[in-house]
Amino acid sequence: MPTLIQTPTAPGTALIPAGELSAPDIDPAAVKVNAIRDPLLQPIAEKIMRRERLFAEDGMALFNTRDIHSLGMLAQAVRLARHGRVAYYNVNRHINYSNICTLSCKFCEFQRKRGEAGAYEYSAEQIFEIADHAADAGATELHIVGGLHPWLPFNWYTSLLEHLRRRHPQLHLKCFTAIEIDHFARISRLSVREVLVALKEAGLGSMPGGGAEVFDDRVHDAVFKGKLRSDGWLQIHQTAHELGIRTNATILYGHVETRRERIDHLIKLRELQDRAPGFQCIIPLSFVPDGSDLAHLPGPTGLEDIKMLAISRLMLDNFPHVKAFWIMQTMKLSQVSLNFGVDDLDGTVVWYDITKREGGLGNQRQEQTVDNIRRLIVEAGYIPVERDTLYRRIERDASGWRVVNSTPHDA
Ligand code: V47
Repeated sequence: MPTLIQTPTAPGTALIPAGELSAPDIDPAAVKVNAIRDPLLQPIAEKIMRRERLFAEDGMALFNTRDIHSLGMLAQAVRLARHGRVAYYNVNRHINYSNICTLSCKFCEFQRKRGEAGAYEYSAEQIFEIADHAADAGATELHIVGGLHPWLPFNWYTSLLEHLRRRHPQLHLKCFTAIEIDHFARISRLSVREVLVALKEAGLGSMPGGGAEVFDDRVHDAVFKGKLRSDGWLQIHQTAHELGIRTNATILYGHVETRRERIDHLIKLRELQDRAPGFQCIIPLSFVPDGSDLAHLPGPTGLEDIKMLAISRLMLDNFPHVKAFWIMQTMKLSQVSLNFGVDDLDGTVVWYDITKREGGLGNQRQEQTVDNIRRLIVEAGYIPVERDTLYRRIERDASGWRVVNSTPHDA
C-alpha cells in the first residue's frame, strides 16, 4: 500500500521556490562562445551567461538559426545549471472522461457532438474503476481532462473529486484545464475564484496546462474561435496561483501560427509567472494533424520540435521545468530533447484519447513502462528520478511509494 497522504502546499508557503524563479548561474565551461557559428547567437549566449532576460528578437534569432548545435548548447547549459544530470519522469494515468464538447476547434480530432458517432462519456463509476487500476499499478497522479460537456452539472465534477480523494487519498488529482474551469463558472453561475475554491476543497491538487493553444487573436479566430481567449486563460491561472494551486502551461505549435506568435505566447507566460508565480513547467505540444480539420497541414518537423523545446527553456527563464510529452513529440525525439533543454518526461500515461501520432485511431492505449523510460534516460546520459506532480522525489519499495524530502540533485 502506498504510504503517502497527499500534502497540498501549506497556506502562505511560496508556491514555487524563489531560486527557481530567476535565471540560474551558468557554468562558463558549458557555453563555448567561440564554437558558436551563427554570429547572431553570440550576443544571446553572452546575455545568458550574464543571466539577462532574452527579448522577443532574441527568440526570433534562435528560431531562425541553422546552428542547431549552438541552440542546443545554450538550452543545455541552462538545463544543467537548474537540474544537473537529473531527468524527471512520473507514473501517472491520464483519464479523458468525455469527448463531448460544445466547442469545434479545428485542430482537435477528439471532440464530438452529442449523438455523433464516436461520442463517449465515462460514468463516475467507470472513472473510479480506472482510478483503482491506476492506484494498483502504482500511479502517483491522475490527470483528468475532457471536453466542455453540455449537460453535466458542476456538482458532478466536485463530487467526482471528493469520491476520488476519499477512495485514493494518496493520488494527486491534476484536473481540468482553464477552458473547463471557465465552463464550470458559466454553468454554475459562480466566479472563477469560487469554482477553484470549491474544486480545491473537493480534492483538486493542481491544474494541467492544456487549452492555452496560441495566445493570439488572429490564430484564435482562425482555428479555435468560440474558445476562451488568452486573457481569460491567463486570468484563470493567475487566480489559481493566488489560491495556492500550482499549474502547468502549454503551447500548441505547428499549425497556422507564426514563430513570432509563439515567442509572444512564451513572453505572456513569463510575465504572468513574474506577476503571480505558480507555473511548474511548460509543455510545448507538437500539433498532430491526423483526423483534424487541419489534416492538410504537415505538422511540425523534428527540427522544429527540438527548436521549440530548446527555445522554451531559454525564453522561460522563470519556469523550473520543460516537459516533453512523448505522446506528441514521440518517445524517440523526447529522448533526444533531454540534450536540448528538456528535464522532464510525462509519463507512463497508459491511455490517451485526445491524440495518437502513430498507428492510427481506434485503440488509444498509449503506455510507457517505467523500465523503458528509465532505460532511455540512462542511455541519454542522465539520472532518472521519479517525481510526483509537485516535483518531489518519489522512492519505492515492496510496500509502495513515498515522497523523499531530499533535493532531486542529490540523486
Ligand atoms: O489542450 C488537442 C492539445 C492539449 C491536439 O499539464 C493537441 O502536465 C496536438 O494539455 N495535436 C491537452 N495537440 C494535453 C495537455 C497536457 C498534456 C500532457 C501534460 C500536461 C500537463 C498537459 O492537447 C489540449 C490541446 O492544446 N491538443 N488536439 C492535436 N491534434
